Amino acid sequence: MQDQDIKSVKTEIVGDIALVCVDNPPVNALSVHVRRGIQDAVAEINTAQSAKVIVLYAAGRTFIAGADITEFGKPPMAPALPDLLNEMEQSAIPVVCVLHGTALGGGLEVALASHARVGIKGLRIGLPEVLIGLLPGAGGTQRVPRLAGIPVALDMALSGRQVPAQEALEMGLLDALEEGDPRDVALKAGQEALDGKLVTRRTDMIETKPDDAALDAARQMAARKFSNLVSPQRCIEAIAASTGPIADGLKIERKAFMDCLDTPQRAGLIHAFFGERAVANIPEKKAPPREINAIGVIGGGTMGSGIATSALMAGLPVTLVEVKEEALERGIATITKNLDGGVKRGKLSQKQRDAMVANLKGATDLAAFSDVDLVIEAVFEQMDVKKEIFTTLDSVCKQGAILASNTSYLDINEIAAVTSRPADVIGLHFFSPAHIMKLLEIVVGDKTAPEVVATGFALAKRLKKIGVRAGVCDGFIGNRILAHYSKTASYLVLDGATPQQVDDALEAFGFAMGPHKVGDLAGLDIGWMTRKRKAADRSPEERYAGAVADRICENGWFGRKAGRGYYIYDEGDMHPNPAVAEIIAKEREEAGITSRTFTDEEVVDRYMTAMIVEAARVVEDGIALRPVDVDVVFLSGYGFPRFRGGPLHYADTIGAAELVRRIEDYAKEDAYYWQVPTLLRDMAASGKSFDDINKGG
Ligand code: 3H9
Repeated sequence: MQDQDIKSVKTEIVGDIALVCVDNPPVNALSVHVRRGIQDAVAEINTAQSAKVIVLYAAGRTFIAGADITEFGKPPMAPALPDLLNEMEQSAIPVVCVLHGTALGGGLEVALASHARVGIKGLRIGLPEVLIGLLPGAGGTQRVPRLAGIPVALDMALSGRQVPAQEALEMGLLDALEEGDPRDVALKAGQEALDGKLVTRRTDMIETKPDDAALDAARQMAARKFSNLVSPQRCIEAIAASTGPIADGLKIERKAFMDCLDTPQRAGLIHAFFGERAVANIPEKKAPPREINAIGVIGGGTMGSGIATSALMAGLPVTLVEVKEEALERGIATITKNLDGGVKRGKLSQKQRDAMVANLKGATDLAAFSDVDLVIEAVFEQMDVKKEIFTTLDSVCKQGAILASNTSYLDINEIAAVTSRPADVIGLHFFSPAHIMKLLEIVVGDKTAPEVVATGFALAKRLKKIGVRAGVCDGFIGNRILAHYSKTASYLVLDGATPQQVDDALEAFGFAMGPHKVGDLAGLDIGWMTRKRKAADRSPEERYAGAVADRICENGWFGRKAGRGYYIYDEGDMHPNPAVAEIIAKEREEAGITSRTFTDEEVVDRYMTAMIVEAARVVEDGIALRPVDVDVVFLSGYGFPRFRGGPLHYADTIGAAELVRRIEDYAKEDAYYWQVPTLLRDMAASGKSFDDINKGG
């Protein structure tokens, strides 16, 4: 069917009221046929004079959620939304909008260009464009300041936050708030407009009150907080222009919007938006998830407490088991502290926090799990300990209960094999702090049942996390890739860069923190333990990357918790640890390395190429279902800059052929570490991109 044949806007005349209903599931996005439908409806009603007021509302679960994001990056199709809204604003017959669910981006802009706005309780409005690398591009930067002032426009457009209906009413962005079905409210609003009880007026006729102080503060905030992003600054520029004639302001807004549309940032952020939804598309998606009404957590350390907190926050009753009473008390105290933190940050009310604490039980015996539907084991990473626990769980848990391990690298198949129910065993790999981090790797063993996988995904959703399906291997998706590319940072340091240079270059690229700072934060002892664990498996051909970090750890400098690691932490101040420079110099001397200089660009290129190499192998091995799954893991669990879309989206901006050339070039120095993955070589030969693979190519 052609776009113009789709009928997604219907008009119904009821007395003097024309009801115009947008019906474009799932979220009533402003696809071209919706824009044409609204344009035609308003024009026809004006020509035929078939009503005295037009009321625009939407069918389904929400009002218009914005422009159709899938159209961005494709050739434009008329009418452009700004033109449509200018026409609508000039309609001689007044237009009233009735909003329910969410009115976001272009959806809110439709409402702003109409002549009155009525919200239905539960509504949330927002301008989330900046979150996808854009700015409100259909009058939002001009009409919000006219109706609610510059500070409100800056707050909404720069944060992208969803404003609740009552607040929107107080801000002046809504004229009334009602309860009821959208069509009923639309009829009532139409009648009130006819009776003069609901005042209709043109937004473009209102003048914006200047506020230079608010604009300056926003500019400074954006320079600090969004230094890597283009659209926030452009958004402020457009809002600043709202004090002049609206036609001029709209021109400035349009230019800024079109410029942002053209940036790789916009493409990266939209890839992230759709990627977070695409990862739910798993082979097991039709399997019915099991019901989860109560969960058990083993281990009251940071991880177990975080997982328990997350489950409690989702309204699930939790039983926490620790071996000793003392450790149990510590675990419960950590959970309570986490929940108190939620109250302090305004995420939870005191009443909610109290209900959650009441939902938590503690025990020192695994028999306490006899009634739970899911157990998550979060004890330390030792296979024999895990096997013992799973053997006991198998005997105490009821039939149908799911037995999950939070292991970050151990073999789920080996753990499952000690139970009589390997189909019920799964990996649920949370990221620390588990009540805050969004990612949940759902690790599927050879025998895991489809409905157990589906339950893992349903749980992720309930915990407000993003579930990504991973296969079994050492480290699954994220930690396997991390283990590979983190060596590059060490090689760069051994060969001549400083830890600070590596950190600074990668932070400038967009990472929240460079790898040495991350190591200090996580605790350098963790990597040290892993290196010792893997020492026996290391190939003699492999260049050892851990020498500097080992020496640092031998001094007991485990990072932040010890007050020093790569950096020294001194009452909020942080500076490079001078002793590390000495360690590096000594290691270089012993290894006979002549130090050389690397530009920041070389640092980023090597680091990113190593990440892409292992990411490609993870896709090739089927550990990740698609390249986008790797992207989402890194965006939601590893602080990868969202505006770059993830490592494999970024790889597409370089191209497979160039990546192969780079790897072959680096291989001249270290042919063991730098090997071209078969998938990447094939892609270079065929001209295929990771995005083609995402699309099934
Ligand atoms: C804009 O408006 C620019 C203008 O200023 C200027 C223009 C000139 N387009 O999230 P869900 C899909 S920029 C196309 O799972 P929820 C989504 O992919 C836009 N598709 O549901 C998913 O598809 P699938 C500003 C969209 O209930 C399905 O709908 N607006 C769009 O958890 C369900 O989505 C935004 O940025 C879209 N705009 O949340 C709002 N939105 O089922 C973006 C969603 O195939 N949207 N889809 O995976 C949202 O924030 C959430 O979707 C929403 C619903 C809160 C609305």
